[in-house]
Amino acid sequence: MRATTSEHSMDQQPYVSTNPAAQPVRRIIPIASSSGPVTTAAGGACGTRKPGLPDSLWERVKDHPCYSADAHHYFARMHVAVAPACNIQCNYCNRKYDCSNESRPGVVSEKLTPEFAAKKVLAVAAKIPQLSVVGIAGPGDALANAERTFRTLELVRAQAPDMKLCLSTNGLALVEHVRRIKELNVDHVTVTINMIDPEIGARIYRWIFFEHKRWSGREAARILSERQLAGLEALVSAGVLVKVNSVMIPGVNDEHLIEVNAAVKQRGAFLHNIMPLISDPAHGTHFGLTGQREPTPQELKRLQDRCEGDIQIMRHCRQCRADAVGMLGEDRGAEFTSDKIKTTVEAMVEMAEPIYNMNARRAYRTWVERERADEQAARERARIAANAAAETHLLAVATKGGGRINQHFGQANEFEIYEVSPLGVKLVGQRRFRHYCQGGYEDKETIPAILSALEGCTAVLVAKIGHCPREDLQRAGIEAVQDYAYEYIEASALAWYQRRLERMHKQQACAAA
Ligand code: CLF
Ligand code: SF4
Repeated sequence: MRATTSEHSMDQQPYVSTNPAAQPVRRIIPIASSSGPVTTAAGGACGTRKPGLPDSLWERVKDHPCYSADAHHYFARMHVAVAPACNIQCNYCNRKYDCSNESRPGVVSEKLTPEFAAKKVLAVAAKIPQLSVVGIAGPGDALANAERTFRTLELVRAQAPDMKLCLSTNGLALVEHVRRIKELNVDHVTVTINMIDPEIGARIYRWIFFEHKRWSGREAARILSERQLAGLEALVSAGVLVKVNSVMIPGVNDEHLIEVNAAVKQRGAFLHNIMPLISDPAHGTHFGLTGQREPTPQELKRLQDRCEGDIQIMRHCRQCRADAVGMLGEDRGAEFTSDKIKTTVEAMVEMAEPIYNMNARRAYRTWVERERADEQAARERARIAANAAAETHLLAVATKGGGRINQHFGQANEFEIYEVSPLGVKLVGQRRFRHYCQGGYEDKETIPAILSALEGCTAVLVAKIGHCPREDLQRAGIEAVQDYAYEYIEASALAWYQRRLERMHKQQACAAA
């Protein structure tokens, strides 16, 4: 067993950060067998992704650190805190609480105007080329502050055209804003749905404010749930990718989240993120003050496992702050306070530096694609080598010598037999027979003897083969291969071996999808 790294050195990486924690990590992929014969594997530019995810969806999520677990290794997000108000009160939230060591939703240090938020995006992008997503996630509800939210998104869209736009909402005011969301090309929306049963909802929400009136209890939860599900359906119909967040509250909605999962799955949600309740009494939330316990990591995992199925379950959420900046799990907000942003932007203008440096951003993405391809290839090699442990095949080769596959099937009167396995490829014998073409004509009577000579072989590698003998071989379960005509025998045997395993794994992946 040995480890391997990518071929690209860190020197080639275009990104230079002052924060070592933000450096994309060069991951080491274990190779199951160092002596494995499998040479290159098709990494492709698509990078790693969940099997069965169509290309069109992969293109939409591959740079979004929350929607793709793979992307969170490479890309960063930032939240701009332009939405202070909220139209509901959840029992796990206290938006008045503000602490710079805090790391949970609904807590924020500096509230921004849309104009300043757009400036902040430019300043952050200048320092963090991994930044791919700008999200609005509070400190209140993005759509309870619709004008500020949409103005911010418009400004960001105009100044940073390649940035993904994202927002998160409790869903109460969602239906009426779907058209605007679509117009602004906001491709990712999160709706927090903790229940579909108003009895349970009444234990999670203290009140909602709807149609100029405050509602509470079961009725509040019913209105909220109906509007959340209608909003989810409307977004999905509009082609927006929807993630549903659910807070797991032991004894309140934990079992019920199975039903929530089924309901959002049925309505076309792309991703379900089940997060643990945070109920530290020091935060002053209703749940915190009344002793509602948090789930254990084991309980959370068990629930996530039960919900995993047709819908992807997000397992890398970091429960970000409403002003989080950086890769998931790190918070570089302190580097981008208002004063520092002003200084950065002014300095760049003075030095005539491009504030939004498209070239640096493109260079970073190119590096990521290479890195993903390398990783994919390494992973593929490891997978093939690991899965191939039990696979040993005999190959018959039609050759006139020179180490090449250079004889027609009909002209051969012997095959060299090679054994190909995870340990390599080796010549294990010859088998003789009377050749198939006699005096320029096919001799069908030779076929039984040839099939007998090929017994135990999975395939025969030839320079050329006719239609009839190919069919005879096929009926006997032997693959006739002329794709490697005039190529070196051993390299061809390995290439055939790898292709066969890839085909097999694809079939397994399709069957599992
Ligand atoms: Fe922000 Fe949310 Fe967009 Fe991501 S966060 S608005 S989808 S860009 Fe991500 Fe943070 Fe978890 Fe949210 S890790 S809390 S899921
Ligand atoms: Fe807090 Fe968000 Fe709930 Fe509003 S919707 S009360 S901001 S957690």
